[in-house]
Amino acid sequence: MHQPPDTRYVEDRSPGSGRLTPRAAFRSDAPGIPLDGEWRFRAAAGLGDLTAGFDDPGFDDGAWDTLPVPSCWQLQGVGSPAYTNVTYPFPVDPPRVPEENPTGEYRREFTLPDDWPAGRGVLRFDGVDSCFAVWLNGVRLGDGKGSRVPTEFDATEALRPGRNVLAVRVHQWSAGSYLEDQDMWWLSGIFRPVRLLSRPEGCVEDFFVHADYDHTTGVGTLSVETSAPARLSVPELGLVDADPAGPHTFAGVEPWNAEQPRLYEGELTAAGERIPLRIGFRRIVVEDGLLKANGRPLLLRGVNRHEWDPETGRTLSYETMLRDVLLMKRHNINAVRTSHYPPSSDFLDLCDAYGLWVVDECDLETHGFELVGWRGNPSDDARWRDALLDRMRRVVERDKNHPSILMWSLGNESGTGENLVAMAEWARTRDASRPVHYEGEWDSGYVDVYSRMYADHAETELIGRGEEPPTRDPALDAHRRGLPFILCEYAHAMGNGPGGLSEYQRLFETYPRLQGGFVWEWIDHGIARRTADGRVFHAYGGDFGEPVHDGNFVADGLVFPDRTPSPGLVEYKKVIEPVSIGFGADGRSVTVRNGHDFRDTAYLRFRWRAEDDGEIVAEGVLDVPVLPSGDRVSLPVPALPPVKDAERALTVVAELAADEPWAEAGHEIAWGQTVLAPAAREPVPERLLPTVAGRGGRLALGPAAFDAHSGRLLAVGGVDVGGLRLDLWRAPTDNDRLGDRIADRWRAAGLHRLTTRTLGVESTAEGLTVRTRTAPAGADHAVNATYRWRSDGRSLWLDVVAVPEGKWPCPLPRIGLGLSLPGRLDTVDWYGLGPGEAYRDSTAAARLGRHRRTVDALQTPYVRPQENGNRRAVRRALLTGAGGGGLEIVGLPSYDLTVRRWTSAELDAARHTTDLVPGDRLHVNLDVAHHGIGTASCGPGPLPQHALGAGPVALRLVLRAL
Ligand code: IPT
Repeated sequence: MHQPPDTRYVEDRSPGSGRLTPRAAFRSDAPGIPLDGEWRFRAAAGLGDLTAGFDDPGFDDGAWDTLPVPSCWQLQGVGSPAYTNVTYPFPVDPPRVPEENPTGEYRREFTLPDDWPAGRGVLRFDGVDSCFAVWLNGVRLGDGKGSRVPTEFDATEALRPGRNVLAVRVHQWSAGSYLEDQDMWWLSGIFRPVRLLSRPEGCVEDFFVHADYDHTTGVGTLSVETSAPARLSVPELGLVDADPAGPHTFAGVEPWNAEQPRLYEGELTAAGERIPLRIGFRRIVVEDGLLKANGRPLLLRGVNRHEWDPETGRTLSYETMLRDVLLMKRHNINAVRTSHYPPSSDFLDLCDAYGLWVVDECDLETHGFELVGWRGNPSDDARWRDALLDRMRRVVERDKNHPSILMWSLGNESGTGENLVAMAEWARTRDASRPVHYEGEWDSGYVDVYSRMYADHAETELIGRGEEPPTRDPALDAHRRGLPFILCEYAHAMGNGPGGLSEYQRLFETYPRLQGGFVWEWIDHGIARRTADGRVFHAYGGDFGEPVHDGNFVADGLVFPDRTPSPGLVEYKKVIEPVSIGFGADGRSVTVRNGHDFRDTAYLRFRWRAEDDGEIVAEGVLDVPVLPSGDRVSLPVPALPPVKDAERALTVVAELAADEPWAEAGHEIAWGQTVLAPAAREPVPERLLPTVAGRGGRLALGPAAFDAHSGRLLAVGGVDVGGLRLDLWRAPTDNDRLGDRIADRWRAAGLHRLTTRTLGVESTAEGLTVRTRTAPAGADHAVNATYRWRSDGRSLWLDVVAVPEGKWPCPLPRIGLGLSLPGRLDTVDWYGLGPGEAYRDSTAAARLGRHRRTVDALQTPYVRPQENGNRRAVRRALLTGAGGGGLEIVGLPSYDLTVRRWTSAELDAARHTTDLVPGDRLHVNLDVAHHGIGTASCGPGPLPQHALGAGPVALRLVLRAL
């Protein structure tokens, strides 16, 4: 008879039992057996439903299903994903967890080859969520917690020649779950690789590479601490078979930094094993209140990165990690905070190789305790000390040899407490070469940088000036005032946005203490799902029937779940460009500033082009002298041909002169644009036609037909026009809906249910004047509009003046015209800002030019549908379709444009992209202005200058049928 298994470890605060001492992750040529692939698997409902004898090597699992390792079982059809941000999805009763504790029983066999060396065998688990116990050939090796830090067991005694049977029991919930309350999907299983490693007699179990760089002398100093005797070679530096401890000094080494990630290949040799090393020389210090690398202050252009794949969750392929790194490099990003746990070691290898500064964060978040007044928070409870320290040790030990790691972070949103102090002290003692980061303690007593999240622009500026109010603890105030400042999270990239990035960047570039930040966050954690008819959409919180969830707050990244860059990423790339290109006010000079921390501009090529109304009239290469980092130069603008009645734009771009490992020659890094000659065009003609009565209650004015009763435009030439009217509504963005919830005020003001009444229609010898009043039911605020129509027979001029009446209770979502057009007009060519979406506070990346998109391609597929796709400052747009004909809309001077196959109301009602069903009309908005976007879903709303107050506006357009 089998005893019921002992599962007390599940609710035990201890980090585990039977585990090996944490050590560095490294590859070596010692044999190993990858244990990934299909395992036998049984899903047990809880601890009362475990399989007796499961660990017995003779157990017959032939009837069991299989499950891939690594994987998250909820994404393999076992149980369901669940999303909460802060709230624990179980009662806060530490260390107890629900009886309903989904448990995966995993089994597999492997064969130990005959030539398996003598020495120890180590079984290594890179990531198991959240708690597990391991048996090899019926011998219990131990158990562990700490989902995203590695766990190793000594398998030596239990290993047998030939056939071996491994059994692993994984529990979704454990005491460890209280430490893993990150804002993400709750997913379980063996989600990172498993390996059996041979540790030959006398091998090096652990080593610590110290590769220091003295920027004042250019000397690199190398010393490698090893746990056993070994030899060190770095052939490139002339070091062969040397004592690793050294210290070895090298004059004139090239240092490592994220812009020029110079790595020296080396090798550690020990008994039975060769370990390849990649050494980066650098020195990180906090000095004079600044965070410096190799003597230079850093400006972090960062992102927070969770590990995410829309099909496989937190199990990522190497290709996916590489894709992230390449996308980041191509978008001028230079730093990653590994929110909120250490990533796969492969990702860190890529950061070393391609060059990204990393804030490596411990797998710790106890945010849900905030909702119970932080009572019982593990961060300040001695009974949890071992568990917290253990996690910190396992990050630092695993990752200490990565040159890309800039700082250690204790975790995220875990309140304050003595255990955090102990973690910081331990990290500093173990690795004096890296500062310690933690945001949750605003007094900053035990950290080396002052870090905050979502501080608004005004507060950030105050901190930049060193004028922030004193800390709660006056004794710590002096310490904090001496620290550099970073925003470890800012600019919440949820849905449309973030707005306000440029203004943050201006602050970072103005105040040396502000050393940049990390946008929240890199990727939308949407889960790919299909509708019954096979269309893909991305699921979010609540889509799996979770009783407690936080909706689409999990979709707040700069790239969509499939890693397509969102407009937010394109904007961020422009805002953080490491070279700024500006123009003198007189348009005669161009200024180039090198904003890199280290690199000079020799790797860039500068090109210029002049365009008249978007047509290239001259172009060439701009001869910019090589600028060291921080330098600037002013050059005369190239000689240009005279302008003939056109708007002239001069654009200068900086691009890669040669291939880089992360992008090809020609890849654009930075650009600047100025308008040299603004055009005055299309004056209202002198000869104007009168309005005449047509058939069927219509009025005719040149090419246009109007309804005589309402004054509504019905057609321009052969193009029928529907519902042209003043409109204020937009489908609220996530930033409109959340935070200060301005969308609630818009709805309360009735802006989504406006009605328009015609006050007067007046035909004259010079056209038609229509007056309307637009207002919601039940309110006495309104917007009065006067439409003045004129025509010379071919074109139709429209002057709209809109004047709010009454007491307006809120800023407006937008103000402009809405109308509908035939759906066959499926392509838009425009001259204006583009090619991407832009709003008034997210417009840096849009440039003046000629652009073309199909109507479908104008839409931005935010995971939860919302206002999107606006093109700004459109001077003229042409809507055409396959059947010929079309409509030209000229702005005098310009307008904002959206064109969709659904109405704003339909966009507002949709919950997933696949809810949007194209109708047979196009819905077009021609706007004077939009309210800014901001990042109120977490952080500040639009800055005051980007708010759209209710006030009089004017819009002048010319319409022409083709
Ligand atoms: C902050 C969290 O650190 C991060 O994980 C994420 O949840 C983000 O918010 C919002 O998406 S915490 C918040 C209280 C500022």
